[in-house]
Amino acid sequence: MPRYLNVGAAQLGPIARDEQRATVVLRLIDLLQQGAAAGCDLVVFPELALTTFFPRWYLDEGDASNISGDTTELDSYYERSMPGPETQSLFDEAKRLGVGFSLGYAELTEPDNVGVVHRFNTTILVERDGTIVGRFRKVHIPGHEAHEPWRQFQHLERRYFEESNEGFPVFEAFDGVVGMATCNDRRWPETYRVMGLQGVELVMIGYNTPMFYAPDPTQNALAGFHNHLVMQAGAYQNGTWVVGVAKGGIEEGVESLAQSAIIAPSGQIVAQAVTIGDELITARCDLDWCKQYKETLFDFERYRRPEVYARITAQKGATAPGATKQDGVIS
Ligand code: ING
Repeated sequence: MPRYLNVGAAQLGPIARDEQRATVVLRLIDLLQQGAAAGCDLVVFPELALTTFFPRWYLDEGDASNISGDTTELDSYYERSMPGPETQSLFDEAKRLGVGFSLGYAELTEPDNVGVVHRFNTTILVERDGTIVGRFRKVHIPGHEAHEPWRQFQHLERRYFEESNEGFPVFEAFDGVVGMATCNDRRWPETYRVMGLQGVELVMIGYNTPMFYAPDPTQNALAGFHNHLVMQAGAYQNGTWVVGVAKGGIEEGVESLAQSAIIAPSGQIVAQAVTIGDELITARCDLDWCKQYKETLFDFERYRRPEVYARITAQKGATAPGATKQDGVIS
């Protein structure tokens, strides 16, 4: 029996450095309304969807491990509450329309108000009644910690965000089992597998992916290929839907990949954005299609061999054979 969820992927074009939250939220509401008109239950927004991709600038005067100096501009890109004064209208409109959404944003939190702040690259999941039912904080934080002036633009995510230790939870929402990941997380097979092992049926992934990769420009021409490669593999290998949503286009002179896509448990792309700007794509996702993969080829219970995968969690970096040999003893 099919179990349909109508899903929208709300790709965003660029957001300027000085663009006001209120203006961005109007763009999000417009896409949400397009989603409602198209019969969507859920609309997926990108990573850091409320502001420009600020990790491209060095915005304080601290050293590699310490943010210090004037952090006024940096702090202006983070949300201290969700919903907050500028985002409440998005929640209200979602509730009015009966359309849920996921939204990526920079989270600044001060637990217990003892003066220690934490910064996360966060995504929340909001149900059709406007309530927050899930939260995910980005696990794999790419880029670098220190200002690297040789680059045409920075990728200071490792300066501005902490790595989350909360992993990849799934949520019973939208009449299914759903999860989230953020941008660089999508390149790692563990991301999908950890959710696959919790029976995930739909994974929402927002991304900001510059087309120019300074550490190895030979990868530039493959940005679109790698984007779809990893998400299609993750979908197929875990029998899940994957919704990949870009903030694309040329933002403050830096071009980012668009090509948002909705991917079936078969690994096939069923909808893909054709512009590099604000664009809603939709698909009618049969969550029961997942079973065709989860109960056959990828019947984890029957076929997985976790006892021979111990290295996956026991070690971090690769150890080549030569590196483990000491005085002829293999340790
Ligand atoms: N972006 C990255 C991604 O994995 C990255 C990492 C950094 C790509 C620099 C290219 C260049 O697509 C995010 N936002 O994680």
